[in-house]
Amino acid sequence: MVKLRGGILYFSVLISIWYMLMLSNSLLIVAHPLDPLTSEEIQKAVSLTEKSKESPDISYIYNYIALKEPPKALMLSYFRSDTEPPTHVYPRKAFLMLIENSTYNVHEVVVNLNANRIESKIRVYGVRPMFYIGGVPLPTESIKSDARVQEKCAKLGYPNMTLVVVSQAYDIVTDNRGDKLSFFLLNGLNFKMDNPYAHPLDFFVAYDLTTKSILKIQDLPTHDDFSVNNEGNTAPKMEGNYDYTLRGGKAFLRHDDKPILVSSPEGVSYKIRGNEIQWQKWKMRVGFNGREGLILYTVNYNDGGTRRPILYRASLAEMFVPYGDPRPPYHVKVWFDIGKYGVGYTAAEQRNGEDVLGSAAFFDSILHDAYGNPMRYKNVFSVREEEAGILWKHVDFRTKEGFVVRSHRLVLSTIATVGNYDYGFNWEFYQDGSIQFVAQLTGIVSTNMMAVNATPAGHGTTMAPQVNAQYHQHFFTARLDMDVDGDANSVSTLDIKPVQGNSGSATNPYGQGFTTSQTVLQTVGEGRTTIDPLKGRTWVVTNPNSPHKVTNKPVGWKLMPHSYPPVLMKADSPMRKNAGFMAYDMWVTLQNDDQLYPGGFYLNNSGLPEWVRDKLGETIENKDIVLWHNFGLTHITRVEDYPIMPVETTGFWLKPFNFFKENPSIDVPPAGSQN
Ligand SMILES: *[C@@H]1O[C@H](CO)[C@@H](O)[C@H](O)[C@H]1NC(C)=O
Ligand SMILES: *[C@@H]1O[C@H](CO)[C@@H](O)[C@H](O)[C@H]1NC(C)=O
Ligand SMILES: *[C@@H]1O[C@H](CO)[C@@H](O)[C@H](O)[C@H]1NC(C)=O
Ligand SMILES: [Cu+2]
Repeated sequence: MVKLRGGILYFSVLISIWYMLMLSNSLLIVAHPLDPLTSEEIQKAVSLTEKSKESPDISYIYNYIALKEPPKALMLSYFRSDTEPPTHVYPRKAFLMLIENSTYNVHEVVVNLNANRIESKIRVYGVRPMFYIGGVPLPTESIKSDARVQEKCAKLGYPNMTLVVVSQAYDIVTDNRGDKLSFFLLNGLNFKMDNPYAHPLDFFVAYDLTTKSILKIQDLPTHDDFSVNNEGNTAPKMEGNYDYTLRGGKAFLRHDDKPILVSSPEGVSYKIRGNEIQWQKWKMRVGFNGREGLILYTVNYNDGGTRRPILYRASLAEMFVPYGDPRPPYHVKVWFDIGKYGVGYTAAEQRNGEDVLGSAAFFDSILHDAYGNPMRYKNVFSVREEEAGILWKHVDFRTKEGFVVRSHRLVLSTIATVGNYDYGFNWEFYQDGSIQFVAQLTGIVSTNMMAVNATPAGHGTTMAPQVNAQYHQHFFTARLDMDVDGDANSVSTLDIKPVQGNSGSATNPYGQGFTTSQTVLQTVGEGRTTIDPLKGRTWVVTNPNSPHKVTNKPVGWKLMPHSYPPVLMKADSPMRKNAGFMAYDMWVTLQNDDQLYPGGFYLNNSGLPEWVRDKLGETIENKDIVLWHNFGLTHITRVEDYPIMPVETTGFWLKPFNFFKENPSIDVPPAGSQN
């Protein structure tokens, strides 16, 4: 009896230990190999890295910490079969990039978190890490306390240094003096919460982050020619505020804008399980890191019970924002917002009822500060459903009756505030199989000071007296690891063209004929292609091993670009040195787990141009390929962009192209049918 009771007691203790393990499993141990690092994992990676220091005097700045993703080769069979990989299929690993505080020496570390050990630690030479130095104060006070800076501010009409801000920082990319030089721009304020961009000052400060000293102070051109402000112009004083509380309060706002409500009275139709999102027939996983922000993994579509793969991994991999004012030193206004700042580190908290409406779900992300402490970014991306107008409709000519089907879409979005600009990044999934990527551009245009009576000299627009907003371009690179019905894919360009032969000819007797011309890109070299709006060019990713039952041709998925002017910077511009990846609108490379950033991890041009250099003849037909698509817009600034810019958009579509057997949205309930 006693024995038995003891046995039962022993057994129930075992059960509760097992139960506790299960619980802690779901709380502490990451469920999926593609899940981002947890706080505990970041702490463990940092503590192992700290222990690896050669000397206790060394202090590390943790510039980048993220999941070292499992190799695609290990994950592919689970993607294809739509099954969950076992957690142990690949050890959890962290990738860290750190800078020695006193020397700016750069190290890369890979930590195996399961084995509790550093797998590799290497010193990287001659590279410039990301500008992100979260937690490390910018040299604002050091710049503001400099006597030369103070004298200049006073002459410009801003003598009170409390009312001067260091507003923008960027790296100079052509200066061979090195790795550590950063440029800072200053602005005045009429009062503490004033918009600084309305009061640009006419000089910049070059600062050495290593020696923590000012290297030089340089005047900026303020006239129609290259000359600087030698005749004592003061800075623009007129206020340009967008905050209504600074514009007279509620009375300033229009009063005839009535609320429009967005509601989902029966709940939402998406399901979230950890980092997996399922919405109607779509299913995908999400990830997040400091550099790329939101990442999509294993996007597939349920086609009549079969989950068909489409994309293994999709992310926004780089941004390139060159300015067009030719007057030095404005040539240094070339920003790489992802490679230098990171759209994850700069991502803003989203709020329901403000950034998104309706029944949205929010995800937090765990990033880190410069000391390696985990930092929770709250509501850093959101998932929501939207009503998107008419999806399809027809009226029968006989009865005048018909069906209207309204479109719903799932939107995953993140918003980054990178200095003066705010960028929204939205992945939209539709019921007809379409995916749209939409970049939204808003925020405040970068301004510079003009002398009284000067003009922007053809390179900008006058926003307010003495305030110039220079023309510039915004480019984005999407990295799309396509897996259309499997990993072996081919890519072709699809152009539209008139049938050869003039009217009256045998081939085109009435001259109205047109056709398409599809060219399979056979090699890495041929994969480098450009947009061609006058030919309506799209790129089609096909799976030669998956013939379509109706068309008898390989099933496909097409990328429809936005049209835009190419990079206007000359091919031989030294400012283009780090932007070799912008030479084409589309690159096609063979999938490689280590090739994630088109300009290279350090933007040292070791990205696409270097990866393909010796491989131009390599075949990309029927292979596991990655598309790198550059798109964007040219911002010819207008007064209506001031004091704050209404959203401009750019992006691209991905659409099934003879992939399904019919309109995949044929089963979406028509309006009224649910009553
Ligand atoms: C780097 O060193 C400075 C002092 O020189 C210190 O204030 C700062 O906190 C250090 N940063 C990190 C990330 O260790
Ligand atoms: C400088 O500006 C701050 C903030 O508006 C104010 O508190 C301070 O009194 C000003 N100092 C002088 C010397 O005017
Ligand atoms: C860029 O940096 C990488 C280190 O990630 C290095 O291997 C490569 O040689 C560098 N390329 C150039 C062109 O400096
Ligand atoms: Cu712009």
